[in-house]
Amino acid sequence: MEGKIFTFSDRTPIRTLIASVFVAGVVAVGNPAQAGLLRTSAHATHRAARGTTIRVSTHNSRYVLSAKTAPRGVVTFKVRNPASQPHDFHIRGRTTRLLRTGQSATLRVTFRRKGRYAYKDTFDHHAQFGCRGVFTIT
Ligand SMILES: [Cu+2]
Repeated sequence: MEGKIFTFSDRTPIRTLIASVFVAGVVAVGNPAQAGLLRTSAHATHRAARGTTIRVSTHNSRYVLSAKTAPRGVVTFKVRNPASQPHDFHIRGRTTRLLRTGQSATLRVTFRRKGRYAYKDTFDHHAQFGCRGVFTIT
């Protein structure tokens, strides 16, 4: 039977063979690609559910953030004040308590929309002197 596939007198088995190889190829290539997409979206969902942690340190005329962007979802700002003056951290209507030298606080904020969100220090005139910036949600 196998020998008959390779004869030119009857081409139907060859076409059938080519067609079945083609289908097998599509299936073989298609499945890992689909599995890859599923894995990627599962990771994205998991990451969004867990959220992002951003470390913030306050200084007398600026903030230092571990990152200035995060995906939509919960962002946990871990704010620490190693500076000599007191500072707080305000973003999207939420503010930490005033942090004295060496103190820290955690601010957990849910961002449902992409965009640019201003953050600042509400203490005294600190924002005017540089304790401010923009955080981007992607
Ligand atoms: Cu400040």
